[in-house]
Amino acid sequence: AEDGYRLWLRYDPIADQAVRTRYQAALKNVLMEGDSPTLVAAREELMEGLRGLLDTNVPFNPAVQDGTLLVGTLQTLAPVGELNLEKPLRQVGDEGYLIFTTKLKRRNVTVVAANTDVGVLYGCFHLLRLLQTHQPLQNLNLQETPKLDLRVLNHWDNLDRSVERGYAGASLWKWHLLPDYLDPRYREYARANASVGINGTVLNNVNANALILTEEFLPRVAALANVFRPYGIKVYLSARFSAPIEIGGLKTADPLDPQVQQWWKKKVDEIYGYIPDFGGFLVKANSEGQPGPQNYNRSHAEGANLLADALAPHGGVVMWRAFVYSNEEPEDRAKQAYNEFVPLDGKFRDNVLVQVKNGAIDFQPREPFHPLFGAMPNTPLMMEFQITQEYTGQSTNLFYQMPLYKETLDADTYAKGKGSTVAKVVDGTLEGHRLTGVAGVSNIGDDRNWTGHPFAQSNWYGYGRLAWDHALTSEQIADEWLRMTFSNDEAFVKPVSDMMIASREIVVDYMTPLGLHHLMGWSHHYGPGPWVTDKPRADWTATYYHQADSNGIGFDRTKTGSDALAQYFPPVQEQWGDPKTCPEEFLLWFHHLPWDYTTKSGRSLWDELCHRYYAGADSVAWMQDVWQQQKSKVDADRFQHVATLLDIQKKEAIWWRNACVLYFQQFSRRPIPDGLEKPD
Ligand code: GCW
Repeated sequence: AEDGYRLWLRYDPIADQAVRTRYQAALKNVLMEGDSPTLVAAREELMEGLRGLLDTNVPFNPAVQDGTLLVGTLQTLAPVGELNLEKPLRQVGDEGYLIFTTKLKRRNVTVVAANTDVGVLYGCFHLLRLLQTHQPLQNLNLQETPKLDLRVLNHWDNLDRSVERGYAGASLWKWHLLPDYLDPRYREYARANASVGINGTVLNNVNANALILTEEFLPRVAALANVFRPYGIKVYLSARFSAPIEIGGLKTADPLDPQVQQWWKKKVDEIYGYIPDFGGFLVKANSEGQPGPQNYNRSHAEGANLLADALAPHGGVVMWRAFVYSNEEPEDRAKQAYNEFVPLDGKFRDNVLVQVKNGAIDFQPREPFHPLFGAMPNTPLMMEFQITQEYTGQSTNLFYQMPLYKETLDADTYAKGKGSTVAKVVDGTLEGHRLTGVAGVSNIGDDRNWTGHPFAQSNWYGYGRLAWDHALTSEQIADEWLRMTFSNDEAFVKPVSDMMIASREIVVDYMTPLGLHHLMGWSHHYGPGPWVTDKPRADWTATYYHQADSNGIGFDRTKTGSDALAQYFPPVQEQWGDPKTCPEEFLLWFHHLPWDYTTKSGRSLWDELCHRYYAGADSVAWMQDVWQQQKSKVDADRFQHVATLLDIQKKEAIWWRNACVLYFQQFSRRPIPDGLEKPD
């Protein structure tokens, strides 16, 4: 049965005979020296990939002939001579690579070259991708360098193998069998990550258990790190700020207490004893009940620097999260992270990154970019995306997230005038940062197909691709992923890619159109709950966010309201501050407007809202149609799996539509517009 276990790393023989023959001629043998664990991994991948895709045994030997593939570093390729790699390799850095065709001793050869072994590995995966997606191999001249240094997955995995906001089974990490038994999936996981350039993984939940830092767990963490290392993946851990009390027997975790400082230093030294290339810590502090420096009246900077100082001698980093909001504070939740962090700009050590969610609330189907981007020029800000679909239909709804990621990355902060995109803040080019990174909250579990929904694999894949190169388009990534994962048949790729691209806007329409947000069911965040009110915290209710009443709907974040808009740079404030110029997708995020407000379509706000909800639900039927037409083009198992999930999604889209329209109707007291069927 085709269960999706192989993800996008499928090396079945290329069905198109003409394509296969051309590749066989271009790749007759492979010259690849070197036996470091990473080069061995790269060679194994190439052998398996070429043997599978070309359906023939491509010999690995030192012969140079027409059609030789040369793979290696400056050192390992030195014996073949004449490649003139020094200069071009200077352009690609530690993780980049070159793939080009050239003549060597009058033979036509293809070269994959890098400065480091991991660069070679990445280059091999790229070459295989070219074959998997049926790209021409003539006249290649590719030069690749990642735009971000830290390309990390955040696992919200608990030590009991439950996964917070995970919808694809249990945690991959079998702590009870480690360090002795190494589940073969660990290597598969590493391969998949390396294939898209992901180079770090935080193994445990940010709502952290300090036990991960004990000698019970560290050898197990080290065992995983050993499996991942050849694939260029560093291990990081979420550190619980109160660990010195919980596992260290101290009375305090005050960052300015010398005993606490000493404890962390020793702890970090101990960790590096187990894992010499340990990446560092991720920390959620003073947020949603987690302990932190503020428990001792110290700042986030003082907290982060405590850990940073312990890690610095070993080259480790701290990824300190800016996802903070407090219960006591009556302030608009969207403003709190900015208020707490902007005053700390410049106060963090060099090895600290502040990790900021893409939007100021919480991983909604759509949010304006977080106002912290561009507002802390002296601090490297790491982007945090949520690959797992907490608020977007979990593993049931088909929701391709690249358009969401791209929308945020391409947004203009105007921090240093026009063109100051979020991407430039994050990649360090705007403010000249050396340390850069991105985090994606993993959607991976031990389901046979890793992610639950077969299409959710595309979000893991795409996250990695964008982390490597944020200039790629959503379309390019969908196209690659579909070809590698399903089929190169154009009649399949084009319509299904269109469906993936549209899926984001469709989900927005049937869940939270026009800038609405946080209308999901209480606590689990699955399905609609616009009526949720009266919870322990105002900002855990839906009514707090939509503010619907008989006059209208929406959260006033202008000067007459919370003035969250003031946290953005003036050109953004200006555009978003006026409902006439505010992009309609953010309208009710920033404005409370009357039900009869005229929208761009000419319809009243109420009618427009209804139209969006109906269009969203109807479009899921369109997605079902698109998929049904692919029946002959994909294997029966995955076809049926996706078809069934789309049936569920259709029911849920109608559930969302009816729930929201009927709920808001009690305030608008207006009829469902003509032409739309009445909900029941
Ligand atoms: O999205 C919210 C989730 C919490 C999560 C928190 C966070 C890990 O509902 O489950 O906790 O954000 O990002 O810290």
